[in-house]
Amino acid sequence: MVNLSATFQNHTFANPLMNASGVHCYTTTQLDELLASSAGTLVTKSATMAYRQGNPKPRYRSLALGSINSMGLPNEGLPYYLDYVLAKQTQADVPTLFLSVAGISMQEDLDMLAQVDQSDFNGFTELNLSCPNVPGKPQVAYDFEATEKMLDSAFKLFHKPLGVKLPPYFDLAQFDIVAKILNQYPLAYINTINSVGNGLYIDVDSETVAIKPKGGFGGLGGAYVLPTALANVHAFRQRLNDSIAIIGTGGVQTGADVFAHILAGADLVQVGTQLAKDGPDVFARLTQELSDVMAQKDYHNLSDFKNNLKEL
Ligand code: RRO
Repeated sequence: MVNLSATFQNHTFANPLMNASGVHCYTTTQLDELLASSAGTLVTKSATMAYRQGNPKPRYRSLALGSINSMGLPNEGLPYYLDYVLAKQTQADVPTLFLSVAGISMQEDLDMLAQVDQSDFNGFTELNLSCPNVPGKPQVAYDFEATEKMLDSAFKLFHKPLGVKLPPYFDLAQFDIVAKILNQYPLAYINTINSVGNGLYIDVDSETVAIKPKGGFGGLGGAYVLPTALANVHAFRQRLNDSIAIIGTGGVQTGADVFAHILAGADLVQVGTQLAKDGPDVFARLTQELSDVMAQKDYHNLSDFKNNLKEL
């Protein structure tokens, strides 16, 4: 018998799978569809204080090996998502939920965190430090000084479980620096990785880019990014305090990919591009495939292989 239940801080989920923020989580209808699916829990679209239309369309393109997007933070505004999670958390059959915020400025981040802190929300709040797609706004988490300043200020006013969404890093020296910063704070978790920022897909037949904003530059997801995602999960698991949990995000197409994320050290695993392709039914397939992989290997619980990656 395989048991997929996933412990995350002091919470337990039926399985480790959930959506990646930005996919199938803009509206209450989509969020309800996630709750009705086989996903263990959900995260809302990263919110700004007020409604944002986002970048001009087409702004998302599914590709043979993944996806490219430059959505530009379209969302319904924090009150919409906060109302949703507050209403749902009173229902007995609803798991602990994740609420994502991504301000356009540090002050907006702090204002949103203050609002969540003062609310009755009892789930996990995720501060997205890695949106790659707002023209003129570099990703906070690639600026180490700004990241430290942000976390200093955030933890002065926020008293609930807080996680951060990180962009991919590509140099071992960056993992050392970022982990040293993160280890100073009582973070509940990190979520790694956001999309690989500012890729450029080119269609040779038409000699054009794939999306309209930013001249075609956009965040990559899907198969393109799986090894980068696994590297980030593993590098941070090797460097972060045990008290900081890890959500692994990036490149999951199969149950074996979910297994790989957990083997690399992920506690929960998010699905973005494949969810956009298949819809919420993807979670039934992925949980079945993960169970099959575990059964073949005679593993009964996620703890039997979590963070057990072998080196040569
Ligand atoms: O909305 C977006 O363009 C977006 C965001 Br906020 C993010 O964090 N990651 C991404 O790939 N797209």
